[in-house]
Amino acid sequence: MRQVLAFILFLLGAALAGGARAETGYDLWLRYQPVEAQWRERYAARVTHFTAADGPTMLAAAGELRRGVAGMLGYDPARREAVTGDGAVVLGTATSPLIAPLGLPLTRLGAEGYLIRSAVIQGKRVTVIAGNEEVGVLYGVFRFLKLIQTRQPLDGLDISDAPKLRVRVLNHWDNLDRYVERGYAGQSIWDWQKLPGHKDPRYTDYARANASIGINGTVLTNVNANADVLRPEWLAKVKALAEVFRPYGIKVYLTARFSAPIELSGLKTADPLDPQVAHWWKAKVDEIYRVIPDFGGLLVKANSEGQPGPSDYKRTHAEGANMLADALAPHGGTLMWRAFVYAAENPDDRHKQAYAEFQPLDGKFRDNVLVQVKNGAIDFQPREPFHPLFGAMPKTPLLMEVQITKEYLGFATHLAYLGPMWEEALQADTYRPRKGMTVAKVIRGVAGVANIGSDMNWSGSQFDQANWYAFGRFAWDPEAKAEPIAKDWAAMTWGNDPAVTGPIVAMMMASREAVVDYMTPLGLGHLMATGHHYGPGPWVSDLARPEWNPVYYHKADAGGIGFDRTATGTNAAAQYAPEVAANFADRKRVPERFLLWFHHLPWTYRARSGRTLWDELIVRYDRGVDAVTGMEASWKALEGKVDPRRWAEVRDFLAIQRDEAGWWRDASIAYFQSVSKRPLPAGHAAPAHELDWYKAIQTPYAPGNGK
Ligand code: BDP
Repeated sequence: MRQVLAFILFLLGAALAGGARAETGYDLWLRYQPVEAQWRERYAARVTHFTAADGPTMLAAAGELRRGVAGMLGYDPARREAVTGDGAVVLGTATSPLIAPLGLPLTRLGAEGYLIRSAVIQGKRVTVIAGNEEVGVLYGVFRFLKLIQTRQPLDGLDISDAPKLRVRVLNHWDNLDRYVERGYAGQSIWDWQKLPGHKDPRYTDYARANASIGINGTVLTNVNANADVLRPEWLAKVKALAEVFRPYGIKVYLTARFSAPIELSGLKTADPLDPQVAHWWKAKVDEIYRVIPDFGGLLVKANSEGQPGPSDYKRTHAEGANMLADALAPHGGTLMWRAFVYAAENPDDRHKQAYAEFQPLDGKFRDNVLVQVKNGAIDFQPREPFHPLFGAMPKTPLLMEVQITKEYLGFATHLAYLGPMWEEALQADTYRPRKGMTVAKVIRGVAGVANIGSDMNWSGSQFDQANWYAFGRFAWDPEAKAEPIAKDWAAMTWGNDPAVTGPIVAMMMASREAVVDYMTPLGLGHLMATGHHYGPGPWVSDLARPEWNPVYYHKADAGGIGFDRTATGTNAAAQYAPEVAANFADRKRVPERFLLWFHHLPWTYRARSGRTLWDELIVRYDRGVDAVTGMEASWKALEGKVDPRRWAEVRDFLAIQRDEAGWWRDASIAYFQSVSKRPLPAGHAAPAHELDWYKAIQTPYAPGNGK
């Protein structure tokens, strides 16, 4: 009775607190809101107390368990030395005294896996959360809490899970002055100026969030790197962050500017084959490891978009990477080397350049080098076919790099759940060396360009949190599916009411396709305005490098539209395995979503709908705009069903998205019509303004521009 009373008081308190403290989104998917009364007793009976050893990661795991239970069930589950009754949660590793005798099948779970099992210890009914290493226990605790968050039973549990990929890292494109390149969520969360003296508690919450989805590394700095971060006073700041992240199983990495020996120590050269240069890096890496013994390693963007690199000295990417890899190897460090290269001097199709440069280097990299390849060959477009390097470098471990921040998908305000995009890339069949070898099967890890910043809601919008969440889930299991991930996220972030999660998941699942439709339908790409990439710019043709201009990508003229990447064009399709190439190069077989990516076709070409290509394009633009209007209506219907502050923020953002989708649609149609000279199909409205009106729009202060 007393327990029931306490719970009623707890609910009352929670309701009052909820009213007074509107939710901001800061709590992410770890909100730990009180469960409904019918669940509470059932759960409480399974979490009466817990046992755990000391140790930083165990304390983090135990701390999370207490936090979750306090929030959701309303009490603090006491830590005890022993199992003193039913309902104990036993946290520990394979060698823990309470767990070892159970003989659990832990070995196959590796260093980071976990097992959650209902068991009987000393005659008491308990739940065991075990891993080979403490970090597995931490991951297991998050999974256990998720069972409560998503209202699953805690009886008869037998769950085991382990990450399929070893490297699961975020890439922060954060500058030392806290400016975030392509960041739409405020400043960098790394408050360098106050480090190492002050460690913002937010760093711990960042680590908790990442650990909850299994992210195990973070590259703190921009790939367009600043060598200063390698100076001793900066390494002291990095060390402070590493200390916060360590208990959560997260290693820190830094980006290395290839010319650092020149910039920091006045060396005459950064030639990777110069012994002095190699010595400099070895000493620098040794210094880093003295400060941060479990430092993860370095990430390098070399000879790409003006960054220095080995080609400056006529050396290959392998020679550059190996020199750094050799410095890291004695410490167990990893060198991540990006394959995102294309050169101003090279007139060939940009789509082909990374493959042309890297594929011949297969087998030439040291064992501790990971080559980091973007999901597509151009650049994080709303839709791209998978990168032809996947499967083409069997002797080189590859990471897939995706962009969580939405540089090309509407910044923070457009609701675009990227899960379906990543699933599409990961499930693409490389046919290398044989059918069934999907991208998911050939990669060793995943890197995600973070969308995290100093905004209260972390990601710039409530729904962009879902992309951070989904990134972690796909990194853990690249065979995962976007929809169940969306369901989990929606339940944890917005509550378990199916009347809420149903419409939210439906919105999410259709959202990325909507962006494709109103920005770059039918395989178009890279049509964004110059520099900041905010808004449409399909007419842009005056930039210094041909492949920076949208006209390079759509090639629209009076006769037709699209980029011929077949044998009659650049033949980029031939970089894929023959089966894939044959498919892409055949206009009848290519998936229509990639039609104009690989083919230049007349405006009168018949789309699969039977419409002309021109009409089909217009239909797609309108379909995209209509989808956003539909999302707005779905969201309006949720008023009062979710907390008001977050609801209002999403409502406002959807209105912005509706306007901007219309802008994209109108500007694109106005431009392409000026080229095609064709009438709009019946029932489709003319753009609101003349083409020149759209061309005149300037947004020089749009956020996140590279600098
Ligand atoms: C592009 C971004 C640019 C990055 C570059 C990269 O526009 O800011 O520096 O990618 O990945 O998408 O290096």
